[in-house]
Amino acid sequence: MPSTVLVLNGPNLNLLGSREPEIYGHETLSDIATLCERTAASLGIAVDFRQSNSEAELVDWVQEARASRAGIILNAGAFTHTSVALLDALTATSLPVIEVHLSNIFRREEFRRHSYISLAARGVICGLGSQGYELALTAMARLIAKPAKPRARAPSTQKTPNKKTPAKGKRTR
Ligand code: CA2
Repeated sequence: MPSTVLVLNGPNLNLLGSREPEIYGHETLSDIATLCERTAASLGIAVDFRQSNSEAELVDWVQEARASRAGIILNAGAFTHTSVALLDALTATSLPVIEVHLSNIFRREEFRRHSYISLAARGVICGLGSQGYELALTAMARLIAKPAKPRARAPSTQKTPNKKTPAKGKRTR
């Protein structure tokens, strides 16, 4: 079974595509969900894509992720700048977390420059619109990749060089 990454979206992101396209683009959240599903499939992983306007629900989902999800990609919306509760929940999961923002939060109002979420995040992507979700999934796939089991080596017929008697012409200290 492929590993599943939880992609969480916070308050008001359900309004995407309807207003403020100059900041957030023209895509709807459903377009971004489709993009994430396609990207995940190409990476051999699966996504569980969700949105909530409720801080409590987001905290519950983060807590539940611990048991069954391989990592969390989170656009916490305005909770990014306010929620110690989400930070605590993310820290408690011990899962890899990548923080995403559609807009460049450093080119906007001063209050958007601080993120509580970043303290729990392995990486932060902002300002690249929906492409940020694609990039986050690509990075997450690498973070959660299980190391391949070392293959059993065929017995070698070649003699291993004797370390005590260096090859002719080579100087040792
Ligand atoms: O840039 C981002 O992705 C944000 O997380 C979006 C949040 C904002 O509070 C963060 O500072 C940065 C807001 C999402 C609200 O989205 C809307 C979309 C259309 C119309 C109104 C709001």
